[in-house]
Amino acid sequence: MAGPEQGLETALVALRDALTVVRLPLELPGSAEQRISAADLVKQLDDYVLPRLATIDAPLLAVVGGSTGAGKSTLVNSLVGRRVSAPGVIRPTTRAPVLVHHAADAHWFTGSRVLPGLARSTGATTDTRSLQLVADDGIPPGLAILDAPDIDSVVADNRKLAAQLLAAADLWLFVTSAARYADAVPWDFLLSAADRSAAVAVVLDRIPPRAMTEVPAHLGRLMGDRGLGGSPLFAVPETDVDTEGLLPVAAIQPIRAWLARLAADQASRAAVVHQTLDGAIAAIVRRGPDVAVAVDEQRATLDRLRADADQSYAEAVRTVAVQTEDGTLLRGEVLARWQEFVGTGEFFRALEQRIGRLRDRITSMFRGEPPGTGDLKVAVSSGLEALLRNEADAAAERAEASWLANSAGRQLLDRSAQDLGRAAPDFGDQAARAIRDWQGAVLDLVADTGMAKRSRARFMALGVNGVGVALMIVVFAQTGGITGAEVGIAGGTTVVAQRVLEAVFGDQAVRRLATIAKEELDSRVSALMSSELLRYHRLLDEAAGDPEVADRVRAAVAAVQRELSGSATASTESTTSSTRGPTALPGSRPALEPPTLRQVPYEVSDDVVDAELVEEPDGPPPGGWR
Ligand SMILES: Nc1nc2c(ncn2[C@@H]2O[C@H](COP(=O)(O)OP(=O)(O)OP(=O)(O)O)[C@@H](O)[C@H]2O)c(=O)[nH]1
Ligand SMILES: [Mg+2]
Repeated sequence: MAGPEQGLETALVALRDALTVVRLPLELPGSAEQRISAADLVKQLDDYVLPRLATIDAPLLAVVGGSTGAGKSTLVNSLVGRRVSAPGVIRPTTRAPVLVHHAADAHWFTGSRVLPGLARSTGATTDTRSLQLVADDGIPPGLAILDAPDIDSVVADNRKLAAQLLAAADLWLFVTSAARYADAVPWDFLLSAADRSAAVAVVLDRIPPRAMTEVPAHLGRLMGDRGLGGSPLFAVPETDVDTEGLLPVAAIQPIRAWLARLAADQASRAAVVHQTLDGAIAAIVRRGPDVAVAVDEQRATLDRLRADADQSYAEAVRTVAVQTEDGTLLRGEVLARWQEFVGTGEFFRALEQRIGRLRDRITSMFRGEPPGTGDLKVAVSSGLEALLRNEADAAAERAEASWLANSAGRQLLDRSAQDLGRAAPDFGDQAARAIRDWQGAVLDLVADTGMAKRSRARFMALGVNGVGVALMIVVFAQTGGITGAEVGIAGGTTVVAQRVLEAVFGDQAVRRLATIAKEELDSRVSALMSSELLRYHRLLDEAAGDPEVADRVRAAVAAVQRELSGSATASTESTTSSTRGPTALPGSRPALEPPTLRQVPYEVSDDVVDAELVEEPDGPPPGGWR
């Protein structure tokens, strides 16, 4: 294969590869349908389009499909002239497909060229994953007939397999009966064939003599109304089967003759192949973008859920950032321990009154590590930890509530083994570690800065811990905001801490240290909340899949379309030499030239009188394939 066909094959392989990685894990409106569609398209490409494109000269594969008991196996046996597939009275009978071909064509089917998912077998089998190959010279070279399981019995495997087999057909030989020709399921199949312009011939079986005029005509009208006007319709009257279960030759002769003519002539075979192949490619091109849209919808939904969760945790980080600098933490335990730390209430009041003498008083108060530093650090830790837990729980609750508000969010939450509506079970440990680390960093910070200062003596007097906790207190009250009865006392608290630090470092340095200490705290809080948020992200990531896939599907579809329009130009330029006929344009291949259905007046005689098809003048003589 050269030129445009090769480009088309490459583009279709790319489309196939892109469709293979499509995942639609969320149940959104329409996603079940697109999930099936993506899988169908891959199958259709693997089972039919790609192998057919690669071996355009392979025999024409006619798949005999239809309802259980319609007489498919009987028809196949009768066409071949011997029993190759067991017919039966038990429904459904055929479980594994049987493919009959001329011995010379065996090599086309023994490999995995078509239906690569089915193992080849040479004997009768009931294994639905295998394809029984029968070589019989009762079939002309260039034609293969496949007896498929039914499309509508209670056996789900049969229905699935039949759909797969029909999708792999060059030609559908669709069997229905006079009693069942208006059933819904067969029509669904016929409509899908019409939708993808597959070559279809309908065999209307077991028509009672008195209905020979009316019923085929009615079915013909139904077909015409549903886009199958160009498809041949073969009317087979009710007859007795012989001891082998075969129909009389006369009853099936028109079908046999028509198939023989298709098989014998390379051009008409190619026309059928191209009608189905081009129809299949056109349908794939039509359906591919819908799959990409479904992928986009999943992505957009996941993005929205991600934004909701992110926002909730960003709010937690913001709240903690505010509450660790507006004085909120300087209450209860922290306040009480601070008061103990700087001295009695009395001393504290004295400080408030005479703030100017603070430095001397403080420095003379503390000798070495002041008592109560440890308690204060603990109080700061537990105050911070309580704040963090509150906000982590609140963030989890908000994120969960926003996810619960829509179905996709609920689906993801259902997949989580954890309760995501509250902080993670190990949050307490993580928070305690983060706080410990922060306190350590603050102490390192004051130690590094303090040792370099001239006022080293004061620093030594307070100790690293003393200066460190004072810095924490300053951080917690940077923006003020304390109200009510605590104002005086807490306000004083901060001032004391501030003065202590200024006495050691000077006021420029205090501002810088407080800023650094606050940044250290904020970044730890942010990391802590991120690891909480990660629980939500993990669920999203598990559902996300390949981010490029929708674009890859679209790009591949566009490439296929480009190839098709390229080959349209090519075949327009060389219409006369094309085997596809004078109007051989992709997407508008010539329909089969169907024999027109003609009713032969029915006469009761010992011979079967059937609806006969008008044959070309050089049509085959009755009774044989040629
Ligand atoms: N008298 C008569 N019997 C028929 C005719 N066609 C089929 N039968 C019988 O109807 C029954 C079902 O036929 P099968 O050929 O097994 O039907 P099928 O469509 O292959 O059915 P599944 O394999 O179940 O999908 C068998 O007993 C056949 O002998 C016919 O034209 N005339
Ligand atoms: Mg059967």
